[in-house]
Amino acid sequence: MQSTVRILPHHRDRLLPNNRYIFSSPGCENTNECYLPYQVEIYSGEPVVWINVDSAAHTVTSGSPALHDGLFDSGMLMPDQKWEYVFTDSGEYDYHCMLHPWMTGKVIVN
Ligand SMILES: [Cu+2]
Repeated sequence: MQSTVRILPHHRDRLLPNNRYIFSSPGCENTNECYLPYQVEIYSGEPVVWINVDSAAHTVTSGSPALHDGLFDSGMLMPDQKWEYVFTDSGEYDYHCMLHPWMTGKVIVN
């Protein structure tokens, strides 16, 4: 089965009366909604698809911001772009966005 994770807006935008936006970033990490769902659980051999529904670019990069383990990396995902990765080994995989290090998610492979 395929799992889908949506990459949501990485900040909370607020429209000011003069039609300008104020960006109160970060924000999504407070509710674990940068990648939704924050955590997916799959069986080995199954793909996970990330869809960037934000208006900004993001990445899906394995490891934590402090520790890049180099296992997988989507590269730059532009708005509306998708990226698929098939997990073949069981384990727990943390990932994050290289551009916005407070964006984190997790894949558990059984
Ligand atoms: Cu990002």
